[in-house]
Amino acid sequence: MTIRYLTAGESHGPALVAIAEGFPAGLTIDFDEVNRDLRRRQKGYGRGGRQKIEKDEAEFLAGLRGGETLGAPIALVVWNKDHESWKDLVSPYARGGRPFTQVRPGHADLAGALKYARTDARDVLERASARSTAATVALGSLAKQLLAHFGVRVSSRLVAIGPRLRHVEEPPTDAEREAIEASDLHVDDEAVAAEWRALIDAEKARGGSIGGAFDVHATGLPIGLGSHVHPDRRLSARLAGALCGVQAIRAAEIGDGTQVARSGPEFHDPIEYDAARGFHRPSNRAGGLEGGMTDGMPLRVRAYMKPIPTMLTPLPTVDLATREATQARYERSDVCAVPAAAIVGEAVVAWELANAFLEKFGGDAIVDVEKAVLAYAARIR
Ligand code: EPS
Repeated sequence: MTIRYLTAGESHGPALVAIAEGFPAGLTIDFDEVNRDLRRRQKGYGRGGRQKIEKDEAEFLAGLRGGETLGAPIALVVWNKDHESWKDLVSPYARGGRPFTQVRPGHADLAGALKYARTDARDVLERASARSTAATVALGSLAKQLLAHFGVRVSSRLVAIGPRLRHVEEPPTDAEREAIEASDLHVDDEAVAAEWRALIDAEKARGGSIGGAFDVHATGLPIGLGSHVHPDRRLSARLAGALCGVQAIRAAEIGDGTQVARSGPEFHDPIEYDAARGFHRPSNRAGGLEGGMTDGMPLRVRAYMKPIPTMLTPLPTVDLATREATQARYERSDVCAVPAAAIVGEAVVAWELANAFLEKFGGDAIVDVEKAVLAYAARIR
């Protein structure tokens, strides 16, 4: 691995922290852009009350000087404003509150408490919470900025709330991106957004929650990121792993991955060449990945998010302390967080792409990477 990261932080603890290591020296970081991505993650129809409390911003502590990377580990912190109300309950220095024992089906509560010998599932759920994805998004924003320096753009769009999927193959155009960013459901079609809002409202009214799916696209990728030579080098596997590593993501799909039970001539993308575009395809069912490598077409990956397991109408469960049947405990939560998950999806995809990019072209300084990129482009033409 050429870049790596660690995050730490509990949902209601003092802060989320992240360290990123391996970025080449000499990349200018736009701090406002990082904070814009953090704000994008906080949006979305169906969010609960927490996002009215938080105003996520990344405070950089190390690894940059005057906005430029130094090649040293980058450290950042995102403070939890809500910690003020929780500081006697969740902190390295204090633990309080009624133990959380009515473990929620669908959550990490039960397995985590048993595995880590915890009698209070709060010791698990605070870290399992999707709050930590604020740190993920800040890191992903750094990766996106590295990719953007080389003409790679990463974007996302929701394709489902509820079971009905929209199929849109092309990455969003600039106009569509604008509409997506303006939408509270991260989609470029207001009629579709209205339908989805109604589904979320209905779930809210009955004390439920609802899942969905989103696509992540990347354009401007060179041919040959990732590798066919070993399973753990396949970019397809690394992207699927990264997406399924995000809280509540239950499936990842590469291109038309769930529609492969067809005949070959209908499925594969023919290869064409001309001097202006180089090698390219008239179709992109592969979603920009073949043999575990980018094929030069836009990347298209999809992630499926389950409904949030914290619900006003609770499911039957067993109390961790008494082993007696009870109802799952409810705490403030979101009814739907798929729009936020799409921004997290962009972040983890960008991170894997940046990693693969630096594996192929990496150097200690951005100028070395630039030279390697140009030399490769000239060789494969
Ligand atoms: C979450 C529960 C809610 C969400 C949270 C994820 O938090 P709270 O219990 O404080 O209301 O708001 O997501 C975030 C805080 C966030 O920033 O995304 C959970 O249980 O996973």
